[in-house]
Amino acid sequence: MGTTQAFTYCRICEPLCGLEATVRDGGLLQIRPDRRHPLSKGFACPKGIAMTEVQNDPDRVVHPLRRRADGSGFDRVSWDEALDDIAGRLNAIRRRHGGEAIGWYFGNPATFSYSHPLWMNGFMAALGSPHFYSAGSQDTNNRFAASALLYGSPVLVPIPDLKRTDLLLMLGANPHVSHGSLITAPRVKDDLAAIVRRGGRVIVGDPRRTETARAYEHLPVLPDGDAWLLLSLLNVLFDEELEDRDACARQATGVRTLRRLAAAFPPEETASRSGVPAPTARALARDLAAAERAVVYGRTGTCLGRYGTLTAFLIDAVTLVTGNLDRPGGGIFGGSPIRVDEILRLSGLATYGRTRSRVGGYPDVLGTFPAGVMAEEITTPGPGRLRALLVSAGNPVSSLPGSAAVDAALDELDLLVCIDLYVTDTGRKADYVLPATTFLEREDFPLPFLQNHLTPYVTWTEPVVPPRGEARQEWEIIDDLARRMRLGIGAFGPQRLAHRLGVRPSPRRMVDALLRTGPYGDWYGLRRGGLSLRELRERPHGVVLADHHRTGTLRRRILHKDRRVHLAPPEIVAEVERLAAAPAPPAEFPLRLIGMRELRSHNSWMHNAPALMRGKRRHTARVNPEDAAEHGLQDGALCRISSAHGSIDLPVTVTDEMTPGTVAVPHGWGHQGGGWRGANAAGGANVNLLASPDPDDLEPLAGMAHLNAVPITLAPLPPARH
Ligand SMILES: Nc1nc2c(c(=O)[nH]1)N[C@H]1C(S)=C(S)[C@@H](COP(=O)(O)OP(=O)(O)OC[C@H]3O[C@@H](n4cnc5c(=O)[nH]c(N)nc54)[C@H](O)[C@@H]3O)O[C@H]1N2
Ligand SMILES: Nc1nc2c(c(=O)[nH]1)N[C@H]1C(S)=C(S)[C@@H](COP(=O)(O)OP(=O)(O)OC[C@H]3O[C@@H](n4cnc5c(=O)[nH]c(N)nc54)[C@H](O)[C@@H]3O)O[C@H]1N2
Ligand code: SF4
Ligand SMILES: [Mo]
Repeated sequence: MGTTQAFTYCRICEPLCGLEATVRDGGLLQIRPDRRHPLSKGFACPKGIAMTEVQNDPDRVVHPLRRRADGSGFDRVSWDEALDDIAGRLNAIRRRHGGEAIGWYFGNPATFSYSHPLWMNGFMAALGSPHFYSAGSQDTNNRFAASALLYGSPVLVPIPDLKRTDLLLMLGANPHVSHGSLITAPRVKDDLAAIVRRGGRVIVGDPRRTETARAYEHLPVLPDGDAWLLLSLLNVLFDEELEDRDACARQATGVRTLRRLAAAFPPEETASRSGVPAPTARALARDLAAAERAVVYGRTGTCLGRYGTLTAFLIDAVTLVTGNLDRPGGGIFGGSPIRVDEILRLSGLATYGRTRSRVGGYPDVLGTFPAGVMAEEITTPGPGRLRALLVSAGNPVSSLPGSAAVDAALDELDLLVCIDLYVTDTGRKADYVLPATTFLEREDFPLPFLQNHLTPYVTWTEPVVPPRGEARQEWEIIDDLARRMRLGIGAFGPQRLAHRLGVRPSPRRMVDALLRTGPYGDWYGLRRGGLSLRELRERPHGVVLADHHRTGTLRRRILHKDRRVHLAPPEIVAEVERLAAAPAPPAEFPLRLIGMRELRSHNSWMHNAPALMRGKRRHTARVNPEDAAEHGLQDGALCRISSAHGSIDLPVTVTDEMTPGTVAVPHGWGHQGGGWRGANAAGGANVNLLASPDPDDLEPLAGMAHLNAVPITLAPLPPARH
């Protein structure tokens, strides 16, 4: 067979960098950045390169596994044995308790596949089960909830127009490490640098002087301080009559109420909560108003506190009130070759608050409930109890708040099935672990990211290597399982139609049809040079569709009947009142825990790749020198971190990059018991043992997990104990 080169794109994180794979005899030899990719232009990070080691990992699960009755490990079984037994057990549960006793949790990598979510949604709709959970409530559901309130559509999310802005206020994001999120811009570092090069400014609001903050202007914000800061900015904008009256009148309703709410938050009053001195906040508001083109952007640091939906809402409110929404250089709404927001709406998937969770009564976001209620949904008796759970591309034991409760609840299930690359911290509890293909082993299309591309772009990839062992794509597993259960999958129009016609619909065929009939489509030959799958297959580096997104499209896409942005919905008014009444944090936990990401980790799942673990990497807690001294801690010393919910032991890194009073710990470490030997040996601790397992502690509007600004305290530990 010899050696061949194949082009594809990375599906670990959102830039979707172009990759070039070297393949020999059906096996992957090497991954390099694709120099001819028009957007990433030869950039790929260490994780993308290290995907070779995940692909070829001897610890990878490549055959279906069944847990031994005595729990002592797993045995290899055939797909037929596994799927027949799972289908039989699921059907028995359905017969006794109904489809609503069966749930699904999907993790972050699921959204990087176009086919996996489509089939999973179909499966869950066919079951009629509300027990649908995802990583979203630990990530970005607040952003969707805010958009539902602002625009009437959860999937209309503005992206910061980095290529044309003069002033970027970035809150709770660290793109120098994360490479950008809710924006797809593979050279985001260059895009940020270019803002300053053309005379603009980048201001990074973060409790930690991060890699990004160091490169630009750092604004030390206190954990959970963003809503206070944003309200103070609105206060100054209205109070000093700096608002863009024309934009407010043209685009919005509720301006007067918002102005009244903000009146109670002058910067002098908010400084102690936001950490931003009043003169700084006043100057910032004036600069935002004066800039020709400005935008506010927020990411996970603004999502995982106690006021995530309010904060995301206020971010867009400031952008709008300064006249920068739906304008070049401001917050813009991406177009795409497939009308993603339209399709989601038509297929009934773009929901917010259509139903409420049995435990906690939280509104659904895009058909999912907060994963923070999942453990109690398993343990709470009564109708609608969750009894069987499928987990795909997720590691909830590591990623959810209150890990100990999640871990314990999984033992109560009648059936747990994990579809993954590894036996993870979650998978070790499963009755079955089913082997999924890696992204290198599947065809793909960047469906959920099309509207987030900073530069309008589209691509298609074929698999670059055949599946290892017996690994299968998720949609194939779901299709097969549904067939054995005699369940017609059909949330999605075309799927249903194809099923009725008796043909097996493939995701590939569906995408081809959507592309061809979309705004750039070839309309089956009616439009020359238009897009089709065939056309994309001939262009392996993808297609740039335009230099910039069109602006001025918002009015057409808003789903509120009045076609206006709603700046004062009652939910938000209530949240502002809740914020104003926020109690002081408990004195026995004087410090605030925040998260952080590392260049050579990806959530919980890349610690088994040797290339990423070189240099004796350790999991540590970053502590400011003042706090370290006060708690009797020295650099490198072991300390116990305690919250009201648990404690973990970690070595301390003393660094003045932390704002006094805040401690940063990355998530996704402290592996145990799964099949990934290197990850287990890497040590560290599961930081989510410190977060609250209580469903009542979730953020009310989107059920966001409270993973940042967790009240903690530190105490030294004698090294001899470990
Ligand atoms: N404290 C704290 N906790 C956090 C966060 C934080 O900032 N702080 N961040 C949160 C965020 S933003 C996220 S997104 C979540 C992530 O939460 P999860 O998605 O639950 O966890 P991951 O660690 O991403 O686990 C992904 C799993 O998918 C598997 N996998 C990888 N590729 C594939 C594939 O193609 N198919 C299949 N079937 N499996 C695959 C991996 O082996 C791994 O087991 O964590 C959240 N948790
Ligand atoms: N290398 C690497 N890249 C990744 C990932 C990874 O694990 N590793 N994960 C991917 C995933 S799933 C996601 S969702 C994205 C996330 O992308 P980002 O959100 O850009 O990534 P983070 O590094 O978590 O940045 C969050 C920042 O918020 C700060 N912060 C914490 N609390 C607060 C607060 O209350 N207010 C403010 N203003 N800031 C606060 C933290 O100090 C941190 O610097 O990254 C993706 N990219
Ligand atoms: S930044 Fe790294 S992990 Fe993310 S898409 Fe690019 S190469 Fe992949
Ligand atoms: Mo995420």
